Amino acid sequence: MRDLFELPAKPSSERIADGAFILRRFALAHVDELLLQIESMTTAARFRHWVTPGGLRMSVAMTNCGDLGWVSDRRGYRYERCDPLSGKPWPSMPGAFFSLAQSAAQTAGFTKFAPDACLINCYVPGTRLSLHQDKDERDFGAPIVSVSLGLPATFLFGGKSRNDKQLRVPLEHGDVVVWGGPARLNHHGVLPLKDGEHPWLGRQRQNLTLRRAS
Ligand code: MD3
Ligand code: FE
Repeated sequence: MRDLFELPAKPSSERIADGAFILRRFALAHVDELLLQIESMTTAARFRHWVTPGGLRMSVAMTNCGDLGWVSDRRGYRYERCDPLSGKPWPSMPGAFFSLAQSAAQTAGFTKFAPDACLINCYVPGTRLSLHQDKDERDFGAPIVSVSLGLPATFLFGGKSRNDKQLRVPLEHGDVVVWGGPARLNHHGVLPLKDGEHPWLGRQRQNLTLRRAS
């Protein structure tokens, strides 16, 4: 009876595929800290729109923190130690990001995850991320941890082949997903963000993607 009326804010965990786990609301208790860190970090390394190797401007705005940052331009996708806009190293990864990612990975069964790269994606209504694989990292043995903040989004989780049927996964503020093992190279993307207003982030969604890139 109780559950029908009180939507519990406590974390829950579900496995969506071999190696892929959604930890619902896992980051909720740490959101204030995460948002403060994002705020200060993005004054040093602003959100920007990368250009794909094919010359298209990405609709998602991005920035990075950590030893390595994901960049894209006409020369390709890669990780770089310095922000091409400032020529300076990316802001260091806040301890709160590292700890959250490590404990989420641990919860999903991946021990000793030590991320050295954090990509921060910023979506506004209408923004999407087309189907792709994450394969610019050196070692696919490490999982990837993603943290959703702000407006809800529909995540597309596909298979090894681009043509495989995709699962639609709703992701909300505070949800954490861990992708590793056999799911590490699956295709994935994000549907165009629906309009809305989030109490803390307004008309946007931010996503932290923590990876071991080196
Ligand atoms: C599934 N970002 O930055 S993170 C990306 O919500 C990216 O901004 C999305 O995909 C976002 O590359 C989703 C979730 C994610 C990351 C890596 C994966 C899902 C994955 C690797 C394999 C399978
Ligand atoms: Fe990705």
